[in-house]
Amino acid sequence: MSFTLPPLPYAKDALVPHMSAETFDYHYGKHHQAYLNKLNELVAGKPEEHKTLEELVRTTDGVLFNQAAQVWNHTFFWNSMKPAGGGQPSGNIAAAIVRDFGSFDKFRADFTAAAVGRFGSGWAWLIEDAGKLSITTTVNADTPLREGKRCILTLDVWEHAYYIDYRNARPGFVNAFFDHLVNWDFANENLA
Ligand code: MN3
Repeated sequence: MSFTLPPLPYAKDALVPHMSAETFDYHYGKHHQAYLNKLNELVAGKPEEHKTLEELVRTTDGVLFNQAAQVWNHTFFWNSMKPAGGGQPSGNIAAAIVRDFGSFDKFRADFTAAAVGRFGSGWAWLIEDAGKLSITTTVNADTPLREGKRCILTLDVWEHAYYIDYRNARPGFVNAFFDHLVNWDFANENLA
């Protein structure tokens, strides 16, 4: 038994021009696949082979945690975007954002500051804990799932996420995420 990489939820050119097919060739086809391959190497023939990916993220440390978490984080990230996404949220997530941040504009500004300010490699997250939304960032492979937080959306801010399309301009990447990519339907599913 081994873990498998879920297919992308859209074609690799579906987010052009905001995220290129070349980015997916590398980010999904090379980086995500490499985390998956390494994970399978590490668990082969061991009890961990029979655990779920979520169990591994919650209960392991070190190199095994890094691979398991990066496999989970990236699948969550692909689903946090969709073709013709972005813009204003709707449904329950829209109301919850206003409730907990005051306005969508304040939320977007705070999330952008967190994502741009995450030094080095990591992730920016919208999470829910005890009925309240908040923004957090994690370093390298770390993930709020490990602490049992409910993940609502994520943005990968490792350089490999944006260097092909945005070079060093992480703020431009974050703006494209909000203007064209973010999948509010997925946020609403995760909040439910
Ligand atoms: Mn990545």
